[in-house]
Amino acid sequence: MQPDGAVRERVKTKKQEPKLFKVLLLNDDYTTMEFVIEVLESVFQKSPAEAYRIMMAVHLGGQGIAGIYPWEVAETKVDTVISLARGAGFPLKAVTEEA
Ligand code: TYC
Repeated sequence: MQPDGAVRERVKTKKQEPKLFKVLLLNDDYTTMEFVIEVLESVFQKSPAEAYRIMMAVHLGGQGIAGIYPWEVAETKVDTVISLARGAGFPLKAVTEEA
């Protein structure tokens, strides 16, 4: 309501874009390259070639972007990666970071 009792139909003119978050995979010495590629294909819908490229970027550079999503999706992807990795006995880490 406005002070005079009228109802303002549109208050905001700018679009409310949802914030986006990167899901980063972190390198370690124990998770196998094959497992990381599998995760990139199954959780992040990457092609085999793209999964290999991202895995190698993480392996050589320490971290890499698996995907960029709205907050809830990004958090769910991280949880999925962690639970798949722990289930397979690997210490693979994934974190979110604002894009
Ligand atoms: N560095 C691992 C190895 O040599 C492979 C690896 C890549 C691990 C990416 C984690 O996020 C990762 N087996």
